[in-house]
This record gives sequence, C-alpha cells and structure tokens, in this order.
Amino acid sequence: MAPAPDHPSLVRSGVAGLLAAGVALAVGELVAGISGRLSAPVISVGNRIVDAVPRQVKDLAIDWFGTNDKIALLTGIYVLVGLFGIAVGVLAARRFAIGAAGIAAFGVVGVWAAGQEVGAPWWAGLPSVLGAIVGIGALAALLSSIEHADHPEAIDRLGADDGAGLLARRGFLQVAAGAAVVGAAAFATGRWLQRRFSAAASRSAVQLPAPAEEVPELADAVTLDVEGISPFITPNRDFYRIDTNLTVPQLAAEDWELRIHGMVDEEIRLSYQDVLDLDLVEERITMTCVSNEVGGGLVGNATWLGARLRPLLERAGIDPKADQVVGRAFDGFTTGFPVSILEDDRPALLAVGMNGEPLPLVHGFPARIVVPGLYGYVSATKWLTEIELTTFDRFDQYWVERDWSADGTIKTMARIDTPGGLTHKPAGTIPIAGVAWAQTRGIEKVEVKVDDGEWTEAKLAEEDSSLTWRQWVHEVELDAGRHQVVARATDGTGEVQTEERARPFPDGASGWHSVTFLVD
Ligand SMILES: Nc1nc2c(c(=O)[nH]1)N[C@H]1C(S)=C(S)[C@@H](COP(=O)(O)O)O[C@H]1N2
Ligand SMILES: [Mo]
Repeated sequence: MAPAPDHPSLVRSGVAGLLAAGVALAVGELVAGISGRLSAPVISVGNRIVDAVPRQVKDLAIDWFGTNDKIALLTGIYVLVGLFGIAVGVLAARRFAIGAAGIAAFGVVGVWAAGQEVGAPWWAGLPSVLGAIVGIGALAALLSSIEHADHPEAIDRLGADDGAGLLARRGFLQVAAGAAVVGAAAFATGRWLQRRFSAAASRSAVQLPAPAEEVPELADAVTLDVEGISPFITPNRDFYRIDTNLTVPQLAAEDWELRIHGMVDEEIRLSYQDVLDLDLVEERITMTCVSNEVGGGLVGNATWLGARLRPLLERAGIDPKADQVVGRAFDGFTTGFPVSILEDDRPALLAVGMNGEPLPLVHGFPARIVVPGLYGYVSATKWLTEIELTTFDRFDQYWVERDWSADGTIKTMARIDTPGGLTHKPAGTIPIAGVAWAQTRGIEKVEVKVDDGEWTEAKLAEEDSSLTWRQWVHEVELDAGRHQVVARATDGTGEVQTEERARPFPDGASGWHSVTFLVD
C-alpha cells in the first residue's frame, strides 16, 4: 500500500468543507420550512444585499440579468458560500477549531440577516443557528473519515465494535456521499415546506413592473437637516405594523386571486399577474393608525405602487345604490369606507409595492388597499382577497362591529420628534422639530409654544403633496432648566388642530403634543 500522506489531502478536506457548508445551508432551509414563517439564511442574506446595494448597482443587475437578477444574486451567494466552505475545510483539516469558528461566523451572519427582516420574531436566527451546529458536526464527521482513511492503522486503534471505527471503515467517499444525499434531501424538503407554508419564496420571486407614469421625483427640500427628525420616507423595516394576527398570514402570489363583487354589474376576478399587467402608478402616501396616541409612532410614509381602485371598480360597474366599499382579507379581517371617497380625485390604490419592493409579508403581500386620508382600520386591508360593493346599512366591518366609528377620517396632528421627553440638551440653540399630517387637506402651518411664550410659526419643509406628512422645525435659545414645548398644526383648509384631548377610541386621538425636556 502506498504510504499515507502526512496530512489529509487538500482535495478531500476542501470537499469536506464544501459538503459541510452545503449541509449547513440545507438544515437552514429545512428549519425555515418547518417553522412555517422564518426565512432561510440565504434568502435573508440576499435581502440584506438587496437593501444595501445602491440603485445604480440594482439597475446594472437588471440590465445584465433582466428578470433573472434575483436568481443571479442567489447563485452568487451559493458560489461564495461554496468557496468559503472549501477554505473552511482546508483550514479545519489542520486545526479543527478554526474551521468550526468559520462555520460559526457564517451562522452569525445568517442570524444577523434574519433579525433584520421586517417583522422578524426574536428567534428568527434559528435556521442559521441549527444550520451552523449541524454543519460543524458534519465537518467533524467528514474530516475524521479522511483521517482514518489516510491513516488506516488508526482504525486498528479504535475498537472493532466502536461506532467511530465503523464510520471510519466506510471511508471518506461513503461519508461524503451520505452527507450529499442527506443535505440534498433536507434542502429539497425545506424548499417544499417553505413553498407550502410561507409566502417568502413567492415574494422573493416577484419582479415588480415599473410604474406606467413616473412619479414626480422626491424633492430634497421635503427633508430638513435636523438630527432626530423622522425621515420623510419611512423605511419598510421601521414602518409600524398593526393587525390582528399573531403569525403573519402567508399568501403565495401564485395562489392569490382578487374577487371584486357584490353590488356590481359584473364580478371581476384578477390574478396577481393580472394586477401587475394593469397600468400601475406610484404615490407617496402617509398612513396612520386610529390607535395612534398623541405623539405616537403608528404613522409612516411610503411610496406605494399599485393600480388605482376607481377604474377597477368602474370596470366591474358600481351599482348606484352601493355606498360602501368593503375590503375582505385572508385573515378574516374586513374594512369599509364610503364609495364617495373614490369620487374625489385622491389616489386610492390596490397596492402591490412599498418603497420599491413587493409588499413585505407583514404589510399585506401580495396586495392591499391604501386610501389617502383614511385611518388604516377602515381602508388599508392587507392580504386582500375580496372587494365587495355593499351598503353601510347592510354590513359593519371588523372594527365598526366593535364600536369604533365608521368614519375613519384622519385627524390633523403635529408630532414633536425632537427633543425627546425628559432628555437633556446642552444650553444654546435647540431645534424643536417633527412632522405634521392632515392627509388630503395638507399642512399649511405648524406653530410652537415654548414654556409661557407666544405661539410662533415653525419653518416648514417643502410640501410633497397633501397626502403626505410635512417636516417642521423651530429653533430656540434656552437657558438651563426644565422646559416644555407644545406644537399644533393648521391644515390646508385653515382649520387649527383641536386642543381637545381625546383617546383613540372611537375615532382617533386628538389634542396637542407637548414634550418636557431639560437644558443643562
Ligand atoms: N388583513 C388585515 N388588514 C389590516 C389590519 C388587520 O388586522 N388585518 N389592520 C389594519 C390597521 S388597524 C392598520 S392601521 C393598517 C396597518 O398597516 P401596516 O401594518 O402595514 O402599517 O392595516 C390595516 N389592515
Ligand atoms: Mo389601525
């Protein structure tokens, strides 16, 4: 027999590392599939890359790969992981701890990426953690089989009935083949389960079309340069989430259908592709929850891509006796708003995109309604499956049945973002700043009152449209001590935001937001 080499062959240890990385990914896929809601590590990492790359790179990728840009990205990630696995295998053959640390590091990246997903639960990293643990185990088994094969005399040192001895006798090729088969089976099962239980795979395959009409570009002047002010566009991951579900409803685009029915001339059914094929528009619209307390965070501004609702419903033919548009969702939730809302020119949308992405699962993938000027509970149906034309007499939607108001008109509100309550500020010029909204009426003025001073007009950022919030700032010089600021807005009709305090129930909170802070 030829003399055994001094250390495991490079090729075999590289293959061992490659297989261990594959097993780790496969276990991640399987755990994601079994969870029914978590994303697999590669999908999460891919999402983070998509988040991070600048627009030009995205455009370039689309130029090169067309609608296959997502497949190209995933292939790129697999190739990198494979190369990394080979390096890990080679290093681990010399010192196992280094290889194990490499796989663990790779798990940490997966955990981090999963934690950044919109609506991720605290255990979102589980697929990566279990994948890394099993990957390290697989690496150990593969490397030990090489060692035994390279040093056949070592087998004799192991008892013949010993499990490790039996494993070693099988040799590297058998162990490697075993790892490949088990890995491939875990991967395939994981993917199959994910398609069954989760819409994440369906969502990541979506390629949104460009809007038929270009939305006017966002002016720089809508943003004020003040630290601590809410960004004009709320990133998806920071956008508030409100719904009645503990787990996120999973609706694959392929299985989705929208029925427009009720008091119409002719029922319409649309597939997801049918919706993408409509003339889509992009609109910046600030959404607000009726449960938002004065000064609260249940409000966000996004660029929505969708089809205008009115022409769609007109295609079905609205019965003149119908006065309510009801949205019905996959989770059993319902909304309802007046048909007359469609008659003014506000762009009520059947939305499929949010800030340049398909709707995130938590924000209603595959499709939702967005109506400017109305609180979410009467209009913004996520996971939409039906639009029904009916009357207010005939049907009470989900929250109206629970005694909330059927009129969900958003109230005028100014919010102070900075200074935060009871924070300390150094003496000198202090910017008091925030956002104000009165969707469809617009914001004409924001006034600020400091301590017992006069109401003073704040500087307003440029208005994007009456459908979005508007940033404002007021700079003041303050002495050391405790100070209180109050803000109030005036809407586009000239009406001043009411001082009267109301709780959110039954039709939205009101009153002026005030903040107390300390100057050192
Ligand atoms: N299917 C469904 N859609 C829903 C809800 C819900 O519970 N189920 N909640 C509504 C409420 S009260 C609000 S404020 C908005 C919030 O949308 P967001 O989570 O995307 O911010 O969704 C609305 N759409
Ligand atoms: Mo809400």
